Amino acid sequence: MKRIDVIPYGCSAGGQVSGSERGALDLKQNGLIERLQSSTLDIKWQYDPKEIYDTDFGKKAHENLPPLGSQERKEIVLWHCRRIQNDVLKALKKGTLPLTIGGDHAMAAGSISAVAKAKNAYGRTGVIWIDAHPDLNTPDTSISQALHGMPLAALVGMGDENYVSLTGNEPVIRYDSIVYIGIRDIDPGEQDYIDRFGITAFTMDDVNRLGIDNVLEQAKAIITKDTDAQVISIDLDGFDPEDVPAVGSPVPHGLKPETTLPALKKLMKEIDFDLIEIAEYNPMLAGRDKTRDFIEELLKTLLSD
Ligand SMILES: [Mn+2]
Repeated sequence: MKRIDVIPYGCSAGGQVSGSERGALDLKQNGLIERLQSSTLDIKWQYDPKEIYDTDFGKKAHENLPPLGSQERKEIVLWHCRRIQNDVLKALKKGTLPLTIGGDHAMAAGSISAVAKAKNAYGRTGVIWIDAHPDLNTPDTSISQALHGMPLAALVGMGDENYVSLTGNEPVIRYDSIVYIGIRDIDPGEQDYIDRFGITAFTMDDVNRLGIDNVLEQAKAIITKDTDAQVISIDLDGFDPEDVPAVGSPVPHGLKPETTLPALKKLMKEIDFDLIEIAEYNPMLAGRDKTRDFIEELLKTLLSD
């Protein structure tokens, strides 16, 4: 029996559009996770997302967020990242698979560093990053100063000192164990890092040219080479906004569910991931129901035998 701890990340302060702090809360109220429970799948919320929503860093902090780039704004994100880091560690220590649900993608610095810590896999953690954006900015390259554009930079050891130190004293990920899939909105500074460090990046053009099955086959080889842990982090905006509309930074012409989900299902049979992450669900935006239905399909795909 597969056991899964669903961990909420109730923060949108790392992004430019608020609302995703309620993503996990919305899924809890909808009963989506409970519907996935089956004879072969033991899936539970590690705790009620409301617990976080009711703290000073939840609803209250999000009612009047300090400006992007300010220390106060950063403190809110760091609080949530530390929380999710602890929660992921807890799940891994008791032998369950953590499934993190957010919330802005800044969460990844907390969740993925927890995997490295629990598995003693600093510099040996492979990551598949499905996203429209590379999230590889640093405060020097970022136009918006939003931390949700910086988690991968932090995980390789670049960027804001406080954000980087959250991930530990050494890089969590090596450049050669990252695989981007679906990126199509790339800032110049990010493209420069991708080129300079030789990061494997399958843009949407690459996916359309090679086919998603081929791309995932190559991704599998890269994230398992010289690694002791594997993570799949999915920003919902990696998918096409026609199918998955309720995201804060939509970019047209994304991954299509009808081809991507079967390919992901195959990948899940071949790799025993240590963390599954779903980011940027914003139930306050148009297309909530459609997006929620997609998340249910996605989770069925990722978790079923
Ligand atoms: Mn992202």
